Amino acid sequence: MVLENLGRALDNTVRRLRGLPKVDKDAIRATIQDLQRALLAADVKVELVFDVTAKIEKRAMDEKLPPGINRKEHIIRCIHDELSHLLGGQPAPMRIKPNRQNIILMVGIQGSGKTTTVGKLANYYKKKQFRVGVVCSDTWRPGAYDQLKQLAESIEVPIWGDPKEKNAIKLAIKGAKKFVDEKCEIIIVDTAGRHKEEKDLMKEMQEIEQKLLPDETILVLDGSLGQQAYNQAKVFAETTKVGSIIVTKLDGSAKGGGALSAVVATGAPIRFIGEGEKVDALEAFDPTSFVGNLLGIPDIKGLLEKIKEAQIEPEEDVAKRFMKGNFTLDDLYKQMKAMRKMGPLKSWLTKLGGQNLPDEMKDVAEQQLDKWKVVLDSMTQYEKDNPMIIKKSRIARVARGSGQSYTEIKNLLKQYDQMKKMVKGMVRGMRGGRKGKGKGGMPGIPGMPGFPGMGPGGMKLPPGVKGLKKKFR
Ligand SMILES: Nc1nc2c(ncn2[C@@H]2O[C@H](COP(=O)(O)OP(=O)(O)O)[C@@H](O)[C@H]2O)c(=O)[nH]1
Ligand SMILES: [Mg+2]
Repeated sequence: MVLENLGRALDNTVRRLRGLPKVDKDAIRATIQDLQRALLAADVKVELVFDVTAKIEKRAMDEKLPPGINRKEHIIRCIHDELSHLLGGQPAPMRIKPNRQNIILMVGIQGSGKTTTVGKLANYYKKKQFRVGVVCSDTWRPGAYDQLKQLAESIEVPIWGDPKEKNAIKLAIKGAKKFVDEKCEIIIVDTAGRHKEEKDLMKEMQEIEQKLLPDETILVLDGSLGQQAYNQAKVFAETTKVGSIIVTKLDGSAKGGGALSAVVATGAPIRFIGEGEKVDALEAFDPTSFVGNLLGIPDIKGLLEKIKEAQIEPEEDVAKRFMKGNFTLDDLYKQMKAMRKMGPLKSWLTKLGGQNLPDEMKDVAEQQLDKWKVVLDSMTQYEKDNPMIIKKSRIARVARGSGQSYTEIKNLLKQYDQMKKMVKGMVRGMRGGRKGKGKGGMPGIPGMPGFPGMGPGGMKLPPGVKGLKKKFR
């Protein structure tokens, strides 16, 4: 397991917290101390430990609980947030572009796990259906070529090298060129990373980089270095154009937490982690799920989602405008999105009285919600607030800006118009037909305004809505 000790300690912290009869100041304090011990034992730098735990403590004590979320869940969320942030927050985006040639240069000192990681990366991309080739430019280690050859053959990836050639730069360029000619999409160049002096190694890396012009330089760092990884990451980042980092040996190391947080502190993104010697022991690094696993909550995304939803507060103004049928394009988009979250939009539209809408229009609403977003982004605020002014030339402009056809924009506007009429009609019908019969609203639809007269369970259409059918045809 990756970061086994840290994972066990964090898992215990969370368990202890969950088992407490009540969460008071002392309980929070004890949780914070648990966390500090766990992080220090994983070699995370003292200052970082105190900084991160102080933030967790403050949030745990001070922040208001979102509705439906208990104090324990809130604290776990704070721990997760801050630890993920410590490890970089968002996952680093993939830089590999399909349908073109990507040259990756692997750098790092000898023994950090470069050659092993070349094999792992080649395997990873091959499984994603890329054409991959690997190049050996290690002129130092006896048997370097054979090591990579064995690895490459085991995953059936072509390798190029020349054990007799002693010029690493020549090797790198020749190999990359060969695979470019063979139309490989991903070409991974392994290097030696060995010199008597760090200065010489850096000079060689710089020279290879300048001549090879890789699309990405990846630094491979040994996770068992702990917080010492900071210095290595920094030296490489200063001399080469390190685009991302792979931290290896996180399976066996007690200091991996220190290495990961130290690397993040240099500002370089961690894209993968190595967690074993085998060719498939490589994992794309996503701080959210990584920390979730460490905390013993593999489904952390579920908890975060629940909290996020609880925090969405209904926008009263929107609801009021919607009720009057005076909604803007933005309002409609938001409402439809909120409805879609609860299930297929089509069935909601039907329940909301939309059985009077032609089926194809409901389908359109369902499918085109994402299109709405793009189209709305191409409109000015004034246009969104006053859609009736969007006529020919504006439609043409919005169509160009959003990459949609003129007709599509027109259809979307028509749909908005029809929705507006429908809601107005419904409200008018309800006012006339069921005056004063409760203002229950629609239960369970976040962001959806309550329609007076429709009490809980009262999904029936009020009189007055019938007969609208004709208008929409
Ligand atoms: N446990 C473990 N060992 C690894 C990992 N990555 C590499 N190694 C081992 O580290 C040693 C050095 O690896 P190598 O790829 O030759 O490093 P290089 O000198 O940078 O090319 C080898 O014994 C590898 O099996 C890893 O993620 N976990
Ligand atoms: Mg090597």
